[in-house]
Order: sequence, then C-alpha cells, then structure tokens
Amino acid sequence: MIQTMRWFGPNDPVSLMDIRQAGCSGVVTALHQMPVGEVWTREAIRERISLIEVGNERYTSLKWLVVESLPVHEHIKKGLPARDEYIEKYKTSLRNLAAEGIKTVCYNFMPVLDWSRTDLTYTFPEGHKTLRFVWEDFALFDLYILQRPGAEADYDQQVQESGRKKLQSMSPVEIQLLTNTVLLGLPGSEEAFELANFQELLNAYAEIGDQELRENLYYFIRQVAPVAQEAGINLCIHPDDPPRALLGLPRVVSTEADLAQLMNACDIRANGITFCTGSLGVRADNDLPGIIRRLGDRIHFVHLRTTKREAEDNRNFHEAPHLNGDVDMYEVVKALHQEELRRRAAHYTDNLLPMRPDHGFQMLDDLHKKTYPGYSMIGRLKALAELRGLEMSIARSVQEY
Ligand code: DNO
Repeated sequence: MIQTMRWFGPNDPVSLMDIRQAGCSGVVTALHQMPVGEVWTREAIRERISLIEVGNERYTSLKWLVVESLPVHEHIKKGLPARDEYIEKYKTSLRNLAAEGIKTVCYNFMPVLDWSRTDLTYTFPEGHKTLRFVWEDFALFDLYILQRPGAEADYDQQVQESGRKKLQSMSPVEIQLLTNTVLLGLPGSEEAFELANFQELLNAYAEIGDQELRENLYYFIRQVAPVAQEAGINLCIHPDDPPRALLGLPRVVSTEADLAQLMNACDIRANGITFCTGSLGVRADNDLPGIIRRLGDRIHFVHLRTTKREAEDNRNFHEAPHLNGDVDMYEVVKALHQEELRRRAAHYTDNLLPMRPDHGFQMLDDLHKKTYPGYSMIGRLKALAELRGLEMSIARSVQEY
C-alpha cells in the first residue's frame, strides 16, 4: 500500500515534515477553508499542491494523493431543486482536480453530521486518550439536551431511564462538553453546530427516509461518477461513522449490502469506496475481509483503524490499538495485499492502494498539544509503524510460500 497521512493544511499543528519523517510518501488533505458547495478553482488547488510538493522540495517527495473530502452540499443530500446547480459545481471541482493531477477523491453522504462521538478524551489507565461513543450519553443528549421531538421512539426504556439519572448527576460544564462533542463540525474546521438551530437542520430531513436518501445518493453518483471517470478520477465514498441511524436521520452507507447497492446503482469503477475499517468494523455483522474480496475492485482508498465494542453495552465502543480491536487487522491487510496482487497481474495502473493509519491515541508528547481529535502525530506514528510491519510480513510470507 502507499503510506499516507491526513494533513489539515497550514493550520495543522502536525507539519508536512512530521509526515515525511513518519515515512509517508503521500498526503491526504482538502481545501478545508472552502465553503461547502463552492467550486475548487485550479489556482486554489495549485496553491495547496505547491505547499505540499514545492515548498518542501529540499526535504521531501511528498505528493497530494487523495482529497479527503470534497464535501457534498446538503441540498444534494436532501434532493432539493438547487441540487443540480451544486452537482454542476461538484463536476467542475472534479475536472479542476483532475487537471492538476489528483486522481482520488473521497466524500461522504451522511446527513448533517459527519462522524459522531460522545467523548474525545476517554483515558486509559496508562494515561493515553482515545475517542469513545456511549449510547446512553448520545441518548441523553438527544432526549434531554436537544429534546428532539419523537426521540423516545429510538431508545429503549432502560436507556431513557439511565440517561435521565445520569443527566441529573452531571455538572453544567459536563453537559456543555457533551453537547460540544456531539455537535462538533466537519473535521478540519474549527466550527461546530449551534444547539439553538440544530433542530432546524434535522427538521429539514423530516420527509427524507432511508429510501429517499438512497435515491438522492444514486442521483448524485450517476451524474458525477461518469464525469470523474472521464477526467481520470476515482471517487470513493466514506462509510457512515458510526454505521447506524442517529438523531432520526437515515444513514445508507453502513453495511456491505449498502455498498453493493451503491456500486450497482452506477456500475463504473469511478464510483468507488473508501474502505474505512474503523467505521465498518463497529458492526459485528460486517465481514471486512469478505467485503474486500467481493468489492475490492472498487476500493480506491483505505483507512486502517479498529474499535472495541464494550462488554457492558455492545452499542458502546472506543477506538482501540490498531492491531488489537474487533477488526481482524491481519486478515484485512492480507485481503488488501491479495487485491493489490490481483491488480498487478491484471496490469492495473492503480495496483497500489493509498492507505492511511486512521486516528491514533493522544499519547506521550501529544498530550501537551492541541490537535484535531484523532489526528495527533505520535498516536498515528505508532499506528503506522505497526501497520507497516504487519503489511511487510504478510507480503514477505506470500512471496516465500
Ligand atoms: C474522521 C474521518 C471522516 C471522513 C469523512 C470523509 O476522522 O474519517 O470525517 O474524513 O467522513 O468524507
């Protein structure tokens, strides 16, 4: 695989040199400063490329390999009349990226919120920190802080009760912290949603159920994927994180069946997948190596990470050491390696998959820094080192036997 890391741009406390020192050859980034839906101009793209590729010429051969993400405007997700205008803009951005030599573009189709957690500083006994999702905390936010109409239908009696009790024991600071964590905005932005108008954003989806959201996704992909294909770009959808419906909003990219249905809705290679083991692996019914074997041809980008479902309630999970969670990382990396060998034998030009170690613990010196949640350097460096060793030993043993 091609080793990459995510870089949030010039404001990221992690530098390009750090990424280079970690042994990466690729950078994953986006023009996070652009408002969602606006065209990414060739000039803006070139400026970012020059920061990565030219500005560091003396030391690095880093390349901007993957865009994560080119966000999809809410009008497209909601299927509003203005969506066609935003789809045209999306196509223009894709053509501009292709003209500047970028070939892989990640996006997601989660309504309103991107990824969701309830705790960004869950602390292990040894002192390092990770991200966690606790169903009861999410329920208490939804039921008693947001007070979403109809929320009761989504939670069993026991969770409603224990959430109510827990809320009573929380200080105003703790309540604020949970609210901020759930309402955290897009990764890479400093902004979060406001509680005051959050319900309005949800209301806009009142008429949009699972089926409608799927149709809106397929409408979008059937228009943009052929343009991407012609321009030489592979699009790759990021699965829902966590892979289940939240806050009454549908989520339609959570399972293998969802992915297969999307692949069939527009059956060309440019309509592809970001294989995020951390997101898909939260569900015990997702067979990750099997998904690679069945849909591998459409995987264009890989996020390696794992979570651990918790014993007291298996709807809760925290992010685990990369080789030691619910995902069988050995089987996953082996299946990815086999997919690369298959591509090489078939003379693909993209036989190597760009991979990034996804998230990492906040640990050691990271604990004294302000970093994007999940994206501190030392935790990701540890993850990459482990994954690199795993991949090498798999590749060598395949050659030798
Ligand atoms: C979180 C990320 C996601 C991802 C987007 C892609 O760490 O994996 O936020 O970037 O969903 O569109």
